Amino acid sequence: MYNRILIANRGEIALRVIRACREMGIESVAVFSEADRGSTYLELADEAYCIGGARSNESYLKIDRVISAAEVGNVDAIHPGYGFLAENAHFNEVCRSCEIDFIGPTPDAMQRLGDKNEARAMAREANVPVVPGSDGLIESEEEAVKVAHEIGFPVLIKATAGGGGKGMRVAHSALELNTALQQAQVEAEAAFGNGGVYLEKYVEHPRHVEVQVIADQHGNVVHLWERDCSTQRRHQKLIEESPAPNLPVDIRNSICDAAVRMIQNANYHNAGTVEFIVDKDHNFYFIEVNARIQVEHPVTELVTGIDLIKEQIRVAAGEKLSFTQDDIVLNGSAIECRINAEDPDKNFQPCPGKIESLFVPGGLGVRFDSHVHAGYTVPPYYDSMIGKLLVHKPTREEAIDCMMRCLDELKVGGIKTTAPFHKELLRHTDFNDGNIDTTFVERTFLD
Ligand code: MV4
Repeated sequence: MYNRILIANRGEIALRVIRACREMGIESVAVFSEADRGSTYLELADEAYCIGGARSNESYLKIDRVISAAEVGNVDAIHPGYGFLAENAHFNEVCRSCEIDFIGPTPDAMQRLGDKNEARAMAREANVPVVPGSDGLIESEEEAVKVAHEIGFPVLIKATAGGGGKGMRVAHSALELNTALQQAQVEAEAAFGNGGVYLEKYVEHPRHVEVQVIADQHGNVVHLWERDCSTQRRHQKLIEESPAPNLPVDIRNSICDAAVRMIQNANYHNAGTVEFIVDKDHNFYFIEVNARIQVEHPVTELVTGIDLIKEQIRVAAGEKLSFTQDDIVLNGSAIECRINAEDPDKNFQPCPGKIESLFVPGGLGVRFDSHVHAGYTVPPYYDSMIGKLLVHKPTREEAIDCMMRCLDELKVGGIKTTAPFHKELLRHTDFNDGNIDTTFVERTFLD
């Protein structure tokens, strides 16, 4: 097992990994930017090094600075968290060439899964359903029109280097398709330095269901059931939950089995997520693999009782998974609300600033993963999430009631947060009925 791990991240996920390390008897090395200097969570690490300026491209995204801190800190491994360098295959490779373990998949698996067209081909090969669409990248307008006529409009043009909703365009007719295709290619080239695009049938009102998986380096792959992340706004997730409401048990088993096949075929070793969209008839389609630990991983921890960060560290260090598929029982219902420093009344505009006072809810089955405290100033440079409020109860109904109670108890003085908006969502009939798809928020709360 490792002696020392550097966490190449900040905020709640840095703290989450520091805590796992402490419990495992592993020393932790934190890094921070000028904007995070003096943050209390850094004191919980064994060491902390400044790696540069406030803006992420001057610190958390600077590979040479992160590697220097890892060398000075004499660590065995780097945990990338989520965001920043977590899915950067070049960084992954640099770590390994410096003989520092990257806590994640191999650079090759990461690189292949990061190419969405390639990932789609890998899914097909593993007999995992993909959305009807082009066989590979679109090489010409004629090809695009031909595929679109085969699958039927509307179609969705996706950038192969995109993901998470970046670089997507809908076309409803051949006329729209020609302009949309050119625009998509130019945009993708500018945004990602890769103009490759592919075509899929546009699935209307899909649900977003993702399967948590973990794979060790000895050929063992298991899933830890699914999360429903349909409650999102402009590709920003607001609420995640497990199990997915109203998902028939046979469909659910098929999706989870498909996720395992995908991961086996990708030769992937790490915690990870296989993302699907599910249509109103419960057809499910592979979308992409997230080759990292995700923000919402605690939802799965609550319903399975498995510490995903510890397990992720163990498999990176070469240990075998400490459980088999049959050991993973989904217990009750868990919900997470992302608490962001944003003003829901002003189009979710970020509201950085000083937290003057803070009261955190508690009670049986309540968890708040956060690095903030009274007197902490939320810097304007990074994403606006200040914490994740989670509840775990025997049923979804009880979880919703408990979350409402917790959102009432939560008091963040000095800045606006998304907590009041979460109460609106949880009060809504459609949410309570599990009538949620990826259009729920924008359809219900027009802005
Ligand atoms: C789609 C889709 C409809 N049809 N693909 C958006 C993020 C990226 N992971 C995939 N996304 C979508 N792909 C087809 N063929 C609708 C979405 C989509 C979406 C998916 C998951 C979660 C939220 C979403 C919000 C809008 C659109």
